[in-house]
This record gives sequence, C-alpha cells and structure tokens, in this order.
Amino acid sequence: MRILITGITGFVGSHLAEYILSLNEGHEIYGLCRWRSPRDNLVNIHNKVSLLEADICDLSALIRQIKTIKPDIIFHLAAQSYVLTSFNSPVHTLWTNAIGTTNLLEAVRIVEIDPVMHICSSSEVYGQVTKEDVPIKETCPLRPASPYAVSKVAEDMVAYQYWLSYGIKTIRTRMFTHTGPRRGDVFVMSAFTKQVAAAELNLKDSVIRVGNLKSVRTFCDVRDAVKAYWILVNKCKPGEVYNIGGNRTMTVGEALDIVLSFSKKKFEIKVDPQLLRPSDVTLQIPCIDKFRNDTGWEPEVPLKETLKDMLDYWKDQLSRCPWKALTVSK
Ligand code: A2R
Repeated sequence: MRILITGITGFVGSHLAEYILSLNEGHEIYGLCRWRSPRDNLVNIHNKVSLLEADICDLSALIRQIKTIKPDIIFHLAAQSYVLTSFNSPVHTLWTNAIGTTNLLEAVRIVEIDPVMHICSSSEVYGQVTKEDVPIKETCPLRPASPYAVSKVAEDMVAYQYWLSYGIKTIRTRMFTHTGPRRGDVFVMSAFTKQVAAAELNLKDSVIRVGNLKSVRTFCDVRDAVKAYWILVNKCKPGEVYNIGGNRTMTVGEALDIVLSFSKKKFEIKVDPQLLRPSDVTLQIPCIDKFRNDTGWEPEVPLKETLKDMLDYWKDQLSRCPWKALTVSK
C-alpha cells in the first residue's frame, strides 16, 4: 500500500514510519516535509522513505504531491504541536492546524482519490474537565482552553464534516499524553530527562526547571501510540472518533520522581513561571473503552521503560552534540 505521513520528520511521524517499515509488509512510505525540516529523526530510515516537499498551508503544493503519490492511507500528523507556543502564536497555530488540515482534505477531494485518512486531533479539545467528566469519554463536552486546543477542535470537526459532506474516509483520534525518545525538549518529560542527562554528563548544574508538577496525566509510550494508529486505519470505521491513551495515571511530579530515581545525583527543583500556562489543563485521564472494544489494542510499554529510554536517548544525543544542552528546541 502507498502510505503518506504528513509531519514525518516530527516525533510521532518518525516512530510511525519506523513501525510500519518494521512490519515488513512491503508498504511504500511517503512523507511530506518542508525544505528546512530537520531530518534527524529519520536517521535510521532515511533511505527507506520518500520525502516530498509541501507546506500544508500551501494548497497547490498539496494537490501536486497528492496527485503524484495517490496514497491509499494518509496519516495527518503535521501540526504546530506545542500548547505554550500557541499562546504566543495563536494565528500561526490556527492557520497550520485548522487551515492546513482543510487544505489537505481539499487536496484529497480535488484530486478525487479515496484514501483512509487518520486525523490527529488531541485530548486538549476537552480542556478543563470537571471531576465528574473523568475518565474522559468521546462524548465529553469540548471546552478548549488554549489556541492549540481550539485549532484541534477545528481540525477534528472539519475532518468529520468532510466525511459527512463528501464521504472522505476520515477517522479521528484524540490522543492523551504520549511521550518517548525524540519528543521535543519543550515537552515536560523530555525536558526533565534532558536536564537529568545534561547534569549527569556535567554539561549543566543539577537544577531541574519545572512548571506545574500537580497536573495529572495518563502517560502512553509513543511506540504504543503508533501501533494504535496503524490498527486504527486497518480496523476502524470512517467517521468515528476515538480517545487513545496509556494506563499509568499520576501527577507530573510523580513522573519526575521516577526520572530522578535513575540518577545518583541530588537535584534542586525550581519552578519556572515561564513554564506555567495561562490556563492549564490539569486533569487528563482518558476512557479508552471505545477504542479497546473496537480493536483490542492495549498499551504495553511500562512508563519506567519509556522514561529510561528517554534518558538514554538524551545521553546519547548530548554526548555526541554537547551544545544541545544549552538550547531548548523543538
Ligand atoms: O516544522 P517542521 O518543518 O520540522 O515539520 C513539522 C510538521 N509541520 C509541518 N509540515 C508541513 N507544513 C507545515 N506548515 C508544518 N508545520 C509543522 O509537523 C513536523 O514534522 C511535524 C510536527 O512534529 P512534532 O512537533 O514533533 O509533533 P508530534 O508530537 O509528532 O505530533 C504529531 C501529531 C500532531 O498533530 C500533534 O498536534 C498531535 O500529534 O499531538
């Protein structure tokens, strides 16, 4: 099958491409990227995937590449993916996630192909839920609490509307917290593991900068997440929406304690006001019964293993490129 992954150079896209290749089923993988997209995440598979250039904000570029590839399956992962940045760049976030998704759907409609399309919405669409809403079902009201969340509501709804109006076979996921090696270092567990790795390599002091440690999250490993996405396009019905997430619920502070237990160093924990969101979503516990019942998927990777792999990833990155300890990049 011909498979297109938008956002293939990102965190999830690169793991998804690796997973599909590991199945050895002979699928052809195409990825959309921009001319300056970093290729580092594809280092293990760069000669096994075909990269084509298209910014999802450019409809004509999308039409050109969709015509060339004619994919059977599209995983739409390209996005401005960081909630805090969305407060600084709301228009860019809405443009990329809402208009970019509409462009992709339009390109599929205009080129007249009939792929199964996975549309990556987000648990952020539920916003600040009440205790009665937890665990969060797909029927929970949408109360988006950031420009990112609003952009994902739009992405989610436009995908549904293209199914209703044109029969374009979209299936939406609302993935809860997922993490793993290669996660951008602005994301909480990646930021923590990077700081611990840098201190262990004596590249920085033993201070961990943190945001809100009281937020409750249910963690899922990215390698479980991409398996879920693959099962989704193969087993689920178009028009559906699914919550997907892990099964280990704890505060961000408790997850930090696990990371610190890997190290013999003593760390000082310092709250950085810049890491606190203007309106924080603090209670993200999913009900994944619908997806579990429809597919049989279960998260498998233990959180301890995920966090250890992230620490090892950062140790490897920082020992090869020590200057990365000085910067926070995405
Ligand atoms: O920014 P780049 O050039 O490095 O590429 C990123 C891509 N992307 C775009 N691609 C084409 N046109 C655009 N205008 C555009 N803006 C961003 O999306 C990168 O390859 C990918 C995002 O990667 P990450 O930030 O690592 O996100 P992650 O965690 O892989 O998220 C995947 C999906 C997204 O829909 C999130 O909103 C959702 O999962 O949580």
